[in-house]
Amino acid sequence: MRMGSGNKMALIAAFLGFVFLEYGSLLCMALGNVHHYDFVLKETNFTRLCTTKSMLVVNESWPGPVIRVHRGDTVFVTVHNKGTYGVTVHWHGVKQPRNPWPDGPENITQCPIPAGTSFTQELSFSDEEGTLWWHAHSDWSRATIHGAIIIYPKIGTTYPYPWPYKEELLVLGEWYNGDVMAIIDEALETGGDPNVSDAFAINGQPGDLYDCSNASTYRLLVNYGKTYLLRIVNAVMNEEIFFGIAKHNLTVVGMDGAYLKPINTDYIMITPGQTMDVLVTANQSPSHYYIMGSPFADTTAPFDNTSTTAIFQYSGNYTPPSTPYSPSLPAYDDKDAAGNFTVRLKSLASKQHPVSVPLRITERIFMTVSVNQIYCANESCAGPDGNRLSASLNNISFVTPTIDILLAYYRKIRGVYNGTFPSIPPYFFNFTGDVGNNTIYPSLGTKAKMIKYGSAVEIIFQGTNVGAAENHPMHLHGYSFYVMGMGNGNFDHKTSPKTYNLVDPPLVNTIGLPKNGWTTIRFVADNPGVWFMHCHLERHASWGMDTVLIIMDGPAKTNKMREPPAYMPPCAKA
Ligand SMILES: [Cu+2]
Repeated sequence: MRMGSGNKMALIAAFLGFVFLEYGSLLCMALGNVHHYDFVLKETNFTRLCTTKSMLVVNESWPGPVIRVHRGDTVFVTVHNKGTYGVTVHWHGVKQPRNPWPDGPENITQCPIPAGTSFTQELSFSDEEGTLWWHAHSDWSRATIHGAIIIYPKIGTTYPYPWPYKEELLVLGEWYNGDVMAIIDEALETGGDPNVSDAFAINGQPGDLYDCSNASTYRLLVNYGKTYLLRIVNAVMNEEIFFGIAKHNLTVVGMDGAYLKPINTDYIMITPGQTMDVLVTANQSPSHYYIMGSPFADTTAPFDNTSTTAIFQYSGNYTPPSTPYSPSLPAYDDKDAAGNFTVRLKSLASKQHPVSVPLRITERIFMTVSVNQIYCANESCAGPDGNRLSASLNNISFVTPTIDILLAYYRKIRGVYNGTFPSIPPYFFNFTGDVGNNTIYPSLGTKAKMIKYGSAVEIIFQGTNVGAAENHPMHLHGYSFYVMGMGNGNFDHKTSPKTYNLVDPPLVNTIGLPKNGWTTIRFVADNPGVWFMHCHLERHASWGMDTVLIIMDGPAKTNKMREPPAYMPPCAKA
C-alpha cells in the first residue's frame, strides 16, 4: 500500500530532507525520493485452521503492507495505534544512519506508542539494496505485525544479475490458535516453555498440509521458461526454516539487503530475522510443485514440527497430479545441512558492490550465548528442575528497563542502565562440553557495551552447552556486519582466526550461531546511537538473550547522533 509518493506532502518532506542535510545527513539520503505510509494498527479477525481469532495487524492484513523504495530513499511511516495496548515498530536491517530514535525496540530506543496515539517514524535508507522487513518490537506482537521492505537499485542502475521476469514476495510466518501475547505472558509467569505455534504460513496461508487450509493455499503462478525473483522474509517467531521448491533449483543472490555470490542449491536455511533473494527458473514440466518451509530445530526444547506449503503452479493446459510434487527438505534436526548452507554465504564483492572488511580490530568482544535457569524455591516454577527458564549473553540476563535506554543515554538519566557490559564472560570453561551446573544461573542486569565511534569491532559469539544448546540467530540493529567465520566447538584464539574469510565475507544483520559452536562478526562502529543486539528466536529474547551496544558520538558534527524528533511516545516513568 504505497501512499502519497510525489504529492504535496512528499514535496514538503523533500524540503525537510534538505533541511536535515544542513545538519549533516547522508547526501544520498536527501537526494533520494521521499515516501509516506500510514500504518493503522487494529484488531482484525482472521480464520486459520478452523479457528477464528482477533489479532493486532497493520492495515487489516497479515502479513502487513509492503514498503517499496529505491536505494537511498527516505520514508516517513505514521503508525496509528488503534489497538488496546502500547506497541512499537522496528525497521529490521535499515541502518538509520545517526538516527536511532525511530529504530523501534521497546524500552531500548523508545517507549511504546500508547493505544489511541500516533508516532511518525523516519526510515533513512543508505546502502541497503534488496529485501528487508519491518515488525513490531514489543513482547510477541511481531507474530502478527510484520511485513516486507523492498529496496530496488537506484534509478539508472540495475541488479547484478539478469532482470527477472517477475518478482514475488514470500513471507514466512507463524500462526497460533491462541492469543500470542497471552502465550508469552503465561510462559514468563510460570517460567516454563511458551506454547509452540499451530502452523507456519507462507504469505499468511498455512497450506494444504494443515486442517481447513486447502482452499486458501497460496499459489504462485508461473510461466514456463521464465525466471522469478523470490524475496523471502523469515518472520517466524521461534524456529529456523528449511525452504525449497520441489524439483527446482534455487539461486540465492542476496541476503539482508546486500548481494551475495550466487549460490545454487535445492534448499536454503533461513533464520528468523533473515531475508533472502532467490532466483528460480520455471524449467520443469508444467505441473504443480510444492513450495515448502519446515523447521530446523536442533534442540531438546519443544518446537512446531509441521510444514507450510504454497504451490508453484505452471500456467497452461495440463493435468496436474492429485497432490503437488514435494521437495525433500533436510530433517528438522539436520545441523549439518543447516551449517553446510550457511557457510556458503559470500558477499558479491564486485566493483559496483565492494566489500570493506575491517582488518585491524580495535574493540574485541568475546560473548557467550546461553540458555539458563533462574532458581525457584521449592521447585515452584515450570522450567527444568522446577526453575525458571532464562537466557544470557556473557552470563548476564538482560532486564528491560521501564524508560528507554536511548533517552536515558541522551538525557543522562541515571539508574536506567549501566555501561558495564563486559568484553569477556565471567568464567572460562569448556563451553561446548560438559559444562556442569556452575554456570546455569546468570546474573540479571541492564548493561550496555560502550563503544568508541570509529572502532573496528569484532564480536566472537560462543554458543554454550549450558541449559538447552541450539542454533541462535544473532541480530544487531543499526548495522550490517561481516561474518568472518564459524565453526563447531570452542573458539580457539590461535587456530580459529586462520579460517576467517577476509576476502568476501557475507554482509548481514542476522546470523545463525551454530549449536555448541562459534561465529565471528566484524563491523566499523560508524553509526552512533543505541543499538539493540539479541537472539531473534523470540523466546530467547524474552528470557534475556539481549544486550545493547552504545556507539558514542565521534568528534565531527557528521558523526554525532541526531537530535530526537519533535515527538517521541512518552515514557510513563521518565
Ligand atoms: Cu537464541
